[in-house]
Amino acid sequence: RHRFWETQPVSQFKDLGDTFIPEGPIDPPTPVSEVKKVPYNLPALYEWTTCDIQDDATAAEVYNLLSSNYVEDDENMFRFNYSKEFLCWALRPPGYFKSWHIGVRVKANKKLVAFITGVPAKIRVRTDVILMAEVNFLCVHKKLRSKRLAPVLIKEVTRRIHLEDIWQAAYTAGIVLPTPIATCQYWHRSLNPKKLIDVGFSRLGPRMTMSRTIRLFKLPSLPATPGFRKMELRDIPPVTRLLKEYLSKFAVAPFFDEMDVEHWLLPREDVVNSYLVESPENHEITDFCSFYTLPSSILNNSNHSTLKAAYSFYNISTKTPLQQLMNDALIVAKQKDYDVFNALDAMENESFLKELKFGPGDGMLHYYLYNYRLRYALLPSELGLVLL
Ligand code: YNC
Ligand code: MG
Repeated sequence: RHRFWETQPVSQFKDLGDTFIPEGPIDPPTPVSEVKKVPYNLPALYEWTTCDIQDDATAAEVYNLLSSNYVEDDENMFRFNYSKEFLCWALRPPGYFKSWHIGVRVKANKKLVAFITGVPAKIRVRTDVILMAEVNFLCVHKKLRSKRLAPVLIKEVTRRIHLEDIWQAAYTAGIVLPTPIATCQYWHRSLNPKKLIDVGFSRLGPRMTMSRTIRLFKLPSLPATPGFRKMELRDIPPVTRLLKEYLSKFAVAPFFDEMDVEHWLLPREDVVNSYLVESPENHEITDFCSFYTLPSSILNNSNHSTLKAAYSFYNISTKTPLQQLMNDALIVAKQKDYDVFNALDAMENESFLKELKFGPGDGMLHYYLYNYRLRYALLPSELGLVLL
């Protein structure tokens, strides 16, 4: 059934629950000197390219490929529209490798027609902290689909990851492959219900009018928690301490140091937003919340072309109840004119989704590890990892 995935070191469906197979790496590492030194073969009309995402012209090519050919919802009404600034952020964390930003061009006219990326990340699986690659932005131009190009892209990124002596990877996909370590569901909180209904993102509930719906989703104009403010550079040490302590509760989670926190969580306009609660009494940082900006193009609507969506990232409550903290996050997102706030049911999110009027979406997000086996799938609440 999976001609490609059956050949890869990933846990296979038949092994789920087999107590005789140990948890951990599937294949042992080989010496880097034994890793294939030349790229995999592409069909004759195409060539490999390494994409320098800092170069404006290259960033524009990647942006254009993804904005026309990347992930759509099941009904093909919306397509992710990652911004150039977002891509630059997502692809250049501490220690990133330019060689892992891989494109495929048409030899004849140099048009970019496929893409895949990896970035390094320390991820803890139970007690094992492993330097992995996070693989993302796999995309093949619509006109080149179903030609088995994706397996070549995946093998090539794997080869370049192995060249850096890294042997595990983490990735997410909307489709089921062998074998998810967890399956999460997206939940959506309307901030601009009128627009969401107009563009077909949501529907008017039974026995609901537009004005009742608008009232239902109305939010206060200012956050309620005393000491709630935007994260700043000086907050990196206490935020790193909070995150370290908090993420240690989950079976799979990133292992962040201060450099990672600076990169992934320091606010960047229209890319990532982070807020925290500083105690008005003793100035201690007690709570933290963050969300990233990922608009979607609205396909086939004459009134609106983009949906401005916020995606819940990492949230930590030690003093402010999580529900109140996330309500403040909704308030600032509304202030910043987002149309919808999305969250997975991962981490402790289930404790606020229903109460804060999130509704379940139809999309599932499956989490995977490459060359690492877990005996059983995790519950969403055991997962402490958010990929972009
Ligand atoms: C996918 N999303 O099952 P089998 S998520 C992984 N992730 O193989 P072809 C995928 N594998 O089943 P097409 C996949 N989608 O026969 C398909 N596959 O074993 C598998 N869509 O290849 C599929 N982006 O080239 C099958 O298919 C084989 O032309 C078929 O291309 C697929 O970024 C794709 O959804 C997704 O652009 C490129 O449909 C194309 O359809 C497309 O004939 C829209 O491929 C955009 C889209 C995917 C977003 C993402 C994470 C990717 C993870 C890749 C796996 C990484 C493994 C770890 C490597 C490093 C290891 C180390 C160390
Ligand atoms: Mg193909």
